[in-house]
Amino acid sequence: MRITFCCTGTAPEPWLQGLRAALPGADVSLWSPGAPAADYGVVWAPPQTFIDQQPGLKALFNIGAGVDALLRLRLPPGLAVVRLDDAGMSVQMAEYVCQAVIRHFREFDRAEADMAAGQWAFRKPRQRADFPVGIMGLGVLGSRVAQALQAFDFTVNGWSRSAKPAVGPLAHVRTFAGEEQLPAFLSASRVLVNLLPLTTQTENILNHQTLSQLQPGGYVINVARGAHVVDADLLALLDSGHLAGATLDVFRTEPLPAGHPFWQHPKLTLTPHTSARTLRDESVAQIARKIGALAAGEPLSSLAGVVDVTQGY
Ligand code: NDP
Ligand code: OXD
Repeated sequence: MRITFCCTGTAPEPWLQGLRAALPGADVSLWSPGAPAADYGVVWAPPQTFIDQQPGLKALFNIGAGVDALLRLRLPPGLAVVRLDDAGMSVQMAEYVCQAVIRHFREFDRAEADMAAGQWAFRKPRQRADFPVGIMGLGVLGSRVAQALQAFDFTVNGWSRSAKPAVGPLAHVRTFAGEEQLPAFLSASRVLVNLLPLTTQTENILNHQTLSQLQPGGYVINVARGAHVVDADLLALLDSGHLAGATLDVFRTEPLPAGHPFWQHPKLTLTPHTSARTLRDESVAQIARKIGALAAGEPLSSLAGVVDVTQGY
């Protein structure tokens, strides 16, 4: 079995070593143009040449949860695409979103600014019930975030494409589904967490029309993809005061270009696409286990994280 590795922006050697150790019978190598055809690809944002020169692939394993960069390429019809399924990301995402929600709700940013200015000042505690959190995307990451926020007694609303039963982490989440229920979801929420995949349906979904429907003093946490947000609309709503602020981890262009108005905006908290990092050891173990299962003849449908290429996630 031959495995080829082609991950833009990723140091390959530790991954190659990890995959070789986990799949001792496999021939694992770094892809370069003209490399021999492989059975499985382990990829992140590969070039189109990679796809064009690998006609024998049985499956592509994406070393991230989002497959938007991969699905922008021309893929052979029927090629199986498998994304990371949690692999240690959901707990990181829960940490990140909870800290952003709590920092905003408890006004820790203001307390830090006061202390930096030498002022020992108290603010009136805010009511938790005034900060219902709406999570867009109730998949692997969104469900875990919902569970974590509920542990802090926040009211949680959730929105997804298909209706969700009230079980497990969503047992106490008020769920909404589909475009027709989006307005009701937005108007029930003051803090908005975006955990949608980037697809043709979700691109630009955080725009003037949708964000205006959040409760006054709304707060946006975007941890999915920058292209979900219409930057100018977000800025306009921050400046009008309808939105109190936003925490942004992802941007339309990454790194965020110098001079972009987000850099200096006083109502924004920015991080460099770091809310849930790909963890190498967990990811290698998950991918190796799945390659082993496919090689042993198990059906693709038995694996978690198989992408529906027609839906885009
Ligand atoms: P999942 O595929 O598990 O979940 C996606 C969710 O979005 C599902 O609930 C799905 O609905 C919902 N959804 C998809 N399309 C629509 C739509 N048109 N309308 C309403 N709901 C929709 O993905 P993950 O939770 O694993 O990851 C989510 C995203 O997080 C990734 O695609 C990636 O972009 C981003 N991410 C960001 C990271 C970072 O560091 N910033 C790290 C990892 C991921 P349904 O349940 O009905 O299918
Ligand atoms: C991912 C990401 O999709 O890192 O996994 O954004």
